[in-house]
Amino acid sequence: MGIGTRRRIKVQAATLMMSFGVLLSGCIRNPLHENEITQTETGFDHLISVGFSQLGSESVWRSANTVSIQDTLTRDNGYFLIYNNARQKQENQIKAIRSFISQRVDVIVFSPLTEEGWDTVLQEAFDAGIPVITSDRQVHVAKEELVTAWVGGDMELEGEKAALWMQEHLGEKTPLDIVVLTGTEGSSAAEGRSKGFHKVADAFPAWNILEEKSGDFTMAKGKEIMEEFLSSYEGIDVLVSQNDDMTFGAIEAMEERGIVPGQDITIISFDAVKKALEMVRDGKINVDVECSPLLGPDISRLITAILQKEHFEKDNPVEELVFTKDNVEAYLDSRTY
Ligand code: GYE
Repeated sequence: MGIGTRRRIKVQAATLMMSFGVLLSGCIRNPLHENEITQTETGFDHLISVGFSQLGSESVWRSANTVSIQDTLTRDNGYFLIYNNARQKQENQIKAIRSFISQRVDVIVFSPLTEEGWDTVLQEAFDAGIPVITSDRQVHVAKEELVTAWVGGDMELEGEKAALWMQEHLGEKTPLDIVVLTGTEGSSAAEGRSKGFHKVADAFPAWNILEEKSGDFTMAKGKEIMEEFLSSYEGIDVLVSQNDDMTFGAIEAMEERGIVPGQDITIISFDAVKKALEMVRDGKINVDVECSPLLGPDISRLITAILQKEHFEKDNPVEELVFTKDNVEAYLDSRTY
C-alpha cells in the first residue's frame, strides 16, 4: 500500500469519526432542555421534542401522512422532530419507541402496524412519564392509560359506509358475488373496515362473499391476490378493496384479462387519494370511501393541549367523505396527495 493510499484511508477514517461524533451528539441532544428559544408557535419557550414512529411507506396514503406530520412538526412551529420509519416491522417500532424514551422526548407519536403487542413498551413510556399519541391506527392494551390520545379515521364507520353504498346502489336483494382485498392482518385499519362492512353485509343473504384475502395494503400484493381471485372464480360482481394501492394493482390485473373495471366488476375502494379520485371520475372505481392522512395539524393541537394540561378528547376521529362520480369533480383540484 503506497503512502498516498494510507494517508487517504487515515483522512477518511478521521472524517468518518468526526461525522459519527456529530451524529452521536445529534442523537443525544435534547433541545427541550437548551432553552435557546424565547417564544415558539406552541406557546412554549423551548422546542417540544417529539419522537414519531411511522409504520412504513407501503402506500400513497402513508407517504402523504408522513409528509403532513413532518411539515407540521417543524422547528419553525416550535418542534424538534425525531422521525423513524419502521418499514412494516413491529420490532422496529418497539426499538424506535425505546430510543425515544431513552432520549427523554416530551411526547411519543406512533402509528401502530398492528393492534396487539404494545403493552410492555407503552408501560415503559408511561413509567418514564412520556405521553403517547397513537396516530391513524389504534392499539389494544390492557390498561387504557397507556395511550394518552388517538387521532385518525374511524375505520369501522368507513367499512359500514362501503356496504351502505352497495345496499343503496346495487340493492340488498341482488345476488352478488363479492371478493374482498383486506389490508395488513391484525391492523386496526383492516380489522375495522372488515367489521364495519360485515355489520351491514351479513344481514343480506343474497350477498355472497366468495373470499377475503390480505393484499397487505400494497399495489403489488393487491395485483397478485386479484389475479388469484380471477383465476379461482368466474363472474365476480364486486371487489371491495381496503385501500387505493391494492385497488390500483387489482385494476391492472383486471385490465390484463380484458375485464373492464367499474363496469364488469363494481369496485369499492378506501383512502381517496388523488389518482383514485381521477379513476372515480373516469368510472374505473365506483366509490371511494375517504380516509384522511392529513393528521399533522390535529396531532400538533393534541400535543400542545396535553403538555399545557388543557382539556382534550382521548379519541379524535376525523371527518371523512364518500366519493362517487356525482360529487368527485368538486374535490379533484384541491387534492394534494
Ligand atoms: O388505508 C392504507 C395505509 O392505516 C388508514 O394504511 C391506514 C391505511 C390506509 O397503508 O393506505
